[in-house]
Amino acid sequence: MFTNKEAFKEAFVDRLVSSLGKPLEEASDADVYQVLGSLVRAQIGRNWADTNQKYKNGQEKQVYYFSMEFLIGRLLGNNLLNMGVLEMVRDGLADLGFRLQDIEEQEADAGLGNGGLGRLAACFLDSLASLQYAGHGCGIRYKYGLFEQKIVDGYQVELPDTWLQKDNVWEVRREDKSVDVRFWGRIETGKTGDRLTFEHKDYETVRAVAYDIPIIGADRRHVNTLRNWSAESILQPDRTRGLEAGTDYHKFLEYKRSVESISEFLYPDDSQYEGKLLRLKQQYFLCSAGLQSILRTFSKLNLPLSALPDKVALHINDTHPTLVIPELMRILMDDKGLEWDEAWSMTTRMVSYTNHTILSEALEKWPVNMVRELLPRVHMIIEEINARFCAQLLDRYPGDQNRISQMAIIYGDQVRMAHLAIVASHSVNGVAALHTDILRKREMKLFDEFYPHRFNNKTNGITHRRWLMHANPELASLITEAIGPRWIRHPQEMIGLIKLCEDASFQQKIGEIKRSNKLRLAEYIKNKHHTDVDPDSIFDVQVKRLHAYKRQLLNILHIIHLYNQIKASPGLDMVPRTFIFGAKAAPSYHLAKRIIKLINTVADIVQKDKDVNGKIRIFFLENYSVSLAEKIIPAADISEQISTASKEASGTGNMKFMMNGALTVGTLDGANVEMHEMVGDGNMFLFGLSAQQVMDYYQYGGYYARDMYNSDSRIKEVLEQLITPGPICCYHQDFENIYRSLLDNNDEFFVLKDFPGYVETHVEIDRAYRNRSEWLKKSIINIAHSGKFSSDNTISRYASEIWNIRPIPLV
Ligand code: 4GP
Repeated sequence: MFTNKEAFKEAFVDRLVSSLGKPLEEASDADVYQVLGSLVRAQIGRNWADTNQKYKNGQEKQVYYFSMEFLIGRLLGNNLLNMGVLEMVRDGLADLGFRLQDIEEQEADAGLGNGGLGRLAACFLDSLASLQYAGHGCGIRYKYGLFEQKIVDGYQVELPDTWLQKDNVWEVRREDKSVDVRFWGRIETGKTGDRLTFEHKDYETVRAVAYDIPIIGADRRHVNTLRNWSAESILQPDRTRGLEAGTDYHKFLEYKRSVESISEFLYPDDSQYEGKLLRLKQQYFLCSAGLQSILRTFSKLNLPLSALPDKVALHINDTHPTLVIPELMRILMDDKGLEWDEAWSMTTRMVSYTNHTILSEALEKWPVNMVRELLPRVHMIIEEINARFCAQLLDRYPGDQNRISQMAIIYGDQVRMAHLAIVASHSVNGVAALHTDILRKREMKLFDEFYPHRFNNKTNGITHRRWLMHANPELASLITEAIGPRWIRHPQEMIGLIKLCEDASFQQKIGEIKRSNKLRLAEYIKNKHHTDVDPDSIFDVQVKRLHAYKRQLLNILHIIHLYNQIKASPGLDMVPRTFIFGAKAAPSYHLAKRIIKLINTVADIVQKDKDVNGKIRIFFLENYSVSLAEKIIPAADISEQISTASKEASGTGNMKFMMNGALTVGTLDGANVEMHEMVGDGNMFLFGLSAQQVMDYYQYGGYYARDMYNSDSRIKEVLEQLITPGPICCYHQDFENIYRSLLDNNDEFFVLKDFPGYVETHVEIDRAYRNRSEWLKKSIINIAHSGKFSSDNTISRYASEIWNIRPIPLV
């Protein structure tokens, strides 16, 4: 490890010259990034090997976190931080004429995830390593991640995200760890003695090649692994379906192409059969490759197979990796020779499951036929699990056919993956108290009755290392200056800041840091949008995936209303607002894409209208990503967490903003509820229907969006602007589908119902912002309470209450 700055500089220059064959003076930022990355990796290699060796000694249980998404973002800055050399490297590079922040910009954002679920997985990996747990990620190495978003003429355009175009310095290709995954074919049933045997014939083989990324813990000595699998063709395809020896070259290319598509895109468009099939292939590919590799590692411990549940915990991040269950059963029975009961008992002791959403479209179901054809043996096992489960149900609820069909794993021609996950897991958790409550009392009520101790809550968390120490180093230093460094290891101790919430000089420092973060963001926006941003305006931010339930629409409708007010009285007294949006919409989600277009249209109008006179500015920052979030969040005054109550399982952006001192305007949804319990009414801006009210409306009816439209002239005015020729609605663009979703489809997400409350709350925000000292006090109170949401806390609870693992001290 570099012990001091001079040693670092020497090692760095030496490596640069020897690897690039050019002098330092000719090195570009991109060169510096590559060399620095490889140097860090080399430095950490020994610790990585030592950690693995320690695991091989076999005494400790390890958890494997299976996830289709790991939204890890950039690694350089965080790795330097966790290694404890960030400042030294920053200074050393400065001596050599480079700015670390420019170097960090060279790194492609690893967009191997979509939103909250994938980012949570990344935060968890950081906490697992930092708390010295043996916990690894198991994912897919998508060649193109999600997609790169461009805004062209106000519209979202999707481009492939070519994040791997340049070498990825963090990953190591581990060909020696490759395993084969089999698809298609048929099962030949036979008998050896008393035992049934199942032989898979005529299958197609896909090679899974491991790419390992070191996950460096905060103590720098503990280095876990994120193993991402890449799908490759095998070179001797004679055992492969349709590719007997000698088949022609075109067939081989077809096979190769279809194999490689498995690890090409995260979320292939699944509106068609082909896309669905590909997604199912991806899921099985991940589960089978991951499990084979875990079992291979276990076999090196030379322990009896019965010890497996004492050494391995398997966690499935949402239902996407549920095939871990039948695949593990298959391996234990067909490859290892266990009987069903033994295999089942081991499987259920090892597997645990997190549910991340109650949105019905996200509760996965697969057509039985598709599963049968693609994964014939897995299909047989799922059928058997279902049959045994239904028999149990029948035993317990004789004659209650209705209940049994509601709970069955296979129903009609569909396999319900959530049911399979619940039945085979020893723990099922929701991600915030309210969400878990809804799961237990409504969505999964029958299961909670049947398995009374299975459901539990683990409120989400975020790593304070990335989201505070790395994203907002000035704030982190100020906290240390104020309460000492213990909070870094024990983030809940940030509560010590409470005593300073009324301290004028501390408030001033907090205010100065916010301003400097706002200036930095303003500079970024200016570079992108060629417009000045007023750092004294309120930075009001909504960044997250675009989805109707997250209600970006409510936000922009309110802005249109504000605009109408300014037009009616240009002298309107208001603190200038800069509204900032960032959001990707799923490529086939038309309504969401239309909302993006609406935001950009209004942004344009407001920008050009002299009457507005800087009172409102709107920026839609394209290609929202982890690294962009790191720039935006520390600069926010207001955090918009305005989902329809009951719909946002937890939210994690809300926690990041809170930790960086933004005040939340929000509904009592997801983890907002827990934030509110901590900081109280005065330190958050709440509005809108409660979850109970929303659910009652869904269940009993009684909400008529048209009534809102008819009775509130502000709503009527704004909605009519969407479809009546005028500045917003011109001849080639209208927003009729938005209008219809609100009126004809009766406003599924209660945008109009919550509109009046939202408008009032924004008036209150305007008033509150004018009292600077009070505002800063609220901001400090939020920061002080945010330590509770460190993913270190969350992970400690998963570790002790679900996985039964302990930290491993490395001596
Ligand atoms: C998200 C939820 O929407 C969000 O509320 C939660 O904070 C996050 O998971 C982590 O638990 N769900 C997804 C998804 O990202 O793809 O279902």
